[in-house]
Amino acid sequence: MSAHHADKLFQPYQLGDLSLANRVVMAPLTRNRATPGTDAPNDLMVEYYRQRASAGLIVTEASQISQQGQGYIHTPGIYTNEQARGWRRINDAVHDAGGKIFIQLWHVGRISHVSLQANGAAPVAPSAIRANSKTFAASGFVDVSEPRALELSEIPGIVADYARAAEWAKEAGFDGVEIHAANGYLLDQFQKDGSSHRTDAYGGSIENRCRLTLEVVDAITKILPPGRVGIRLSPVSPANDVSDSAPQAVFDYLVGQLDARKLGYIHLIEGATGGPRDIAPFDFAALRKAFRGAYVANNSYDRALATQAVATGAADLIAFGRPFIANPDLVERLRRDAPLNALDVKTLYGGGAEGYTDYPALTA
Ligand code: 8OZ
Repeated sequence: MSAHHADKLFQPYQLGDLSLANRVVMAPLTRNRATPGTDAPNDLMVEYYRQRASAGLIVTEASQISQQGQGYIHTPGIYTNEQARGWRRINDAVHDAGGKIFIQLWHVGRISHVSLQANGAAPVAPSAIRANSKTFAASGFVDVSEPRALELSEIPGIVADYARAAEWAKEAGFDGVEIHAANGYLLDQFQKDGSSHRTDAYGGSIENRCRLTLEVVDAITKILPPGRVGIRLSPVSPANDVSDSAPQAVFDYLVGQLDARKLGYIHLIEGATGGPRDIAPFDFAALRKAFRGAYVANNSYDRALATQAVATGAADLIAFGRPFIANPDLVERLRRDAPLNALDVKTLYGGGAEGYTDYPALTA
């Protein structure tokens, strides 16, 4: 690949009315370092995001919209004043460094544990089907708890929690929000027929299974301009024990609806989350073609694959996850084709500065 060919990845990109310095996105990454007790962002998190502000766009780690939406210990929230104040400090630091930042809004649904829920309640889901998955709680890695099916009457409250979180995000100074509708969490549980056996207006047909996601989109785009809203999808990922009998039809329909709503971007995990890109046949290019906003591609991209995807127009932006953990200056390293730091998997989830803010940048 010629140097000229690689250039486009490092050129500015106009995401609606937002000017990104380059086409490299920091993917959302769960790190479990929020302040115990409040789940508010803290000084250590300010430093971590500040170090990575040369990304064209940062998408924050998934952040719960309510206590009910939490599934892992020490993940940050975006539903209290104290949490919003913490995020404001991160946003100021990223903006001072010339970066742009969206917060990823998260409800885990059934991927939770009673110890993380108010009064030890059962987590909620479209249907009372326990996932074959684990989470980490105060006691370490544990099986997720048996969920209870949401009552039809509870669904407006969940949509309202997303809307309130978007209000907090606006108040905290984010450039936009990304709706987490991937990886087997609440919205993905509704979208896919392996985890939704509902027979009401939120289950059964593809339209019904996509209804909650689209109601969340509609509620959030009353608070933020649609161009400042993105969504993350993982049509064929088995992450957190979800599956669908006809994912192409589900996601063709959903992306058509998102296009009609003029969302800023769709963010696709191509293949199995953090795993093989070719786990199942799926036409991601069809989604790209059906959507007039930006297409953000993710999953095991390296420099060559990213360069090619942007140069050919297969994607507008490329989101890098694991490489951004270990390389705060990933954009500069890719630009120079410099070696990357190795990832320390022992310090991914929880802990302090080690394996978080101590990965070195290039020195010259
Ligand atoms: C790894 C560990 C915990 C959560 C996702 C938010 O997969 C996550 C997550 C990843 O989207």
